[in-house]
Amino acid sequence: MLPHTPSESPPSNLAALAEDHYFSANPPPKDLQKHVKLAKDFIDFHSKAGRRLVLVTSGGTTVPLEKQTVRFIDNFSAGTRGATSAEYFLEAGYAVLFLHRQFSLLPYSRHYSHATDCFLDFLREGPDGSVVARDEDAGKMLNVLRKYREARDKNMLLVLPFVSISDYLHELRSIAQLMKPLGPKGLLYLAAAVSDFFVPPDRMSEHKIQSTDAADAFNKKSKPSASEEEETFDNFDSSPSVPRSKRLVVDLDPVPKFLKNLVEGWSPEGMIVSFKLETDPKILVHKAKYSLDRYQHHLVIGNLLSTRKWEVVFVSPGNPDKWIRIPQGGKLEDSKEAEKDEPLDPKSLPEQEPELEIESLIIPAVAELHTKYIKTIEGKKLGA
Ligand code: 9Z3
Repeated sequence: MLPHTPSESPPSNLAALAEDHYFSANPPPKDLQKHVKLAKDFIDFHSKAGRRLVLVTSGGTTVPLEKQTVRFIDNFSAGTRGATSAEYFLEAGYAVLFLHRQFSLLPYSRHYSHATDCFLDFLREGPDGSVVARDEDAGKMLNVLRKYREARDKNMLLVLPFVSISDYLHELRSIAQLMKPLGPKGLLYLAAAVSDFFVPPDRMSEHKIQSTDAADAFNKKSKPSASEEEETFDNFDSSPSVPRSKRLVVDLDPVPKFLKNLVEGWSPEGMIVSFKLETDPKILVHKAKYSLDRYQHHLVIGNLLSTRKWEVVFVSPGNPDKWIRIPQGGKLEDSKEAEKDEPLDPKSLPEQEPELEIESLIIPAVAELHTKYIKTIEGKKLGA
């Protein structure tokens, strides 16, 4: 691999301006300082031990429509990719900082929070009124419990939540900056599904957006104070053809692209892996390459919504594109399909989910690229 090496230059002026503007206009999450303290202690602990540490981001970010949020737009992601990847990173010896959407899947507990079964389905009443695992589940549960306990007891796993896109970006920036002491041993594995559009705070309603004019009569009766008048929510369409009270037109701005700032400023030495999610197979590899070219980071893992549990494609500088696929009971391995250089036809895949988790193939491949990256960076330092 010929990795993009850390750049000495600060992010371009425009990117720095966009960063300043975004982070001053969008308030940080209320627990940011508490999270920063936890993250700093965790990172310093592993940095001193000379251990590799990965920041895994997971789950979807929300876009609030109101400051006191009742409605929001969400991004697709259950958190399976992130939570599963975190387990395989732990198995590979990495310390894992797991930045995830609140209430999305978590490493280890994900095995017991399916859409159809809840954790209570795995339990039964034992002798003397105790609670025990059902016999058929006990073996696997003990195995999962031991791994979870080990990760926790050895301080190998730190779990921090986010909800909105601005929470996520504030957390990501702070944590990435804290990772500097790790040098190339820091890995950022960005699997969270990040909103591309948002409502800027100056156009966001303070209160719940009303769907009828019932509150108008009340508001007219009580003359609003100057500050209330300022807060009155106004949509961008000044002469709607359908009465405004009956429809909601949402006008979203693009979220500034901060990957460049991450690569050049927040985490200049860490290896950065991003995911590219598409639904159209024709554009996946092109979009992954475009992202790599634009942000100059180290690896883009492309995946399609419909086949993401069966195949992904690694796009990295100086390497041929590499498809990683789940073998389908020998059939795929034997056929030419396994070697195909383009996305599989989703119709050719079995309906049920694969037994093997594709993250068990993705993480060793990422760790191998990370090893090469560390050697390149450390070699350069020695040579300098
Ligand atoms: C992914 O592509 C993830 O693999 C999935 C995982 C969200 C598909 P699940 O959690 O799904 O297992 O249900 N994540 C990245 C999505 C994303 O927002 N990428 C941005 C983009 O595509 C780049 S940072 O533009």
